[in-house]
Amino acid sequence: MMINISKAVQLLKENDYFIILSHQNPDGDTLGGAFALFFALRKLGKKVKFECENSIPKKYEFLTDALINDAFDDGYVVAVDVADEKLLGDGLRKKYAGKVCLAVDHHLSHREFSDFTLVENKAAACEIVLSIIEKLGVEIDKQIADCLYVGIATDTGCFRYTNTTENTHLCAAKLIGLGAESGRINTAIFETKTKTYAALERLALSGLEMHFDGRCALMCVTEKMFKESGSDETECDGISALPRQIEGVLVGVTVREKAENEYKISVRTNEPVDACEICAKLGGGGHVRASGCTVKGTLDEVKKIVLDTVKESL
Ligand SMILES: [Mn+2]
Repeated sequence: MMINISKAVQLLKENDYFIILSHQNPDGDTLGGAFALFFALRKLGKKVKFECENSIPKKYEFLTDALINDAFDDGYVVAVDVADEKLLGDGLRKKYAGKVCLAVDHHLSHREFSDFTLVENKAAACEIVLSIIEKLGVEIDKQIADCLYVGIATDTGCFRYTNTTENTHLCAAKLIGLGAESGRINTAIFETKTKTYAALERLALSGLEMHFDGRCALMCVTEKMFKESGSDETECDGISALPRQIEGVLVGVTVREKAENEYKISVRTNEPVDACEICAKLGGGGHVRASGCTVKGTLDEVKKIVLDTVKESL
């Protein structure tokens, strides 16, 4: 059932044990939102656990100092920034399929999988979580402010993407006023690359392909590149931003090898192309400028399927 913020706040107030879930291959928004909610609920004296399919990327570890799970079994399960049950990842899905009580999300392509669903069209899930925490009556301290700022900065590409609104900046301003260290956070997230990630980026960019008169740029990240660079999935959530940066490109595609004959596709678009429309045709979804899906086949087959779909939108 779709609900509004007041109802979500009521549900959070009514329960005492919480299990908060992020999506697989977590980014700053799903982690920042989940952690902020975790710390806010704990401030209300509730017992809280956090779970994610994958380990937390190094660049977000500075948010986890106080993230120590309470010990209990069953709780009220809340998913943050999870657009689809399958995005929980195979392990968490096995554990929590059909048991998620509340989903807080900002993807308009959200496929309902929880008892109660709160979806708002905001740049980041953290904008919604901020409203929730305010309505819960929890005082936002530096720790919570840092978490929420991380989410908002991540999902807007540090306030550069077109999803950035007046509300996004107002939320960020408020969080900075409450102690969020914006400069330090932005340096850590946007201005720092590990050596292994820098090597991966070089390898991937060297194979960049241009299609459809330069309107589409496609880049592959293969298992071989991961091995050669020493990088891995946990540090390359920013890589899919690269193909769209090239002048004249309307659709930037990143094809990332997940398993044998299975590829994760990230689509980033410039106006007027709808990334969500492209990915929805391939069984995925997301936002108008940034979406994703998974396609099976050999690398050549996958590239052809994706490019044929992109072509329809150009
Ligand atoms: Mn998000």
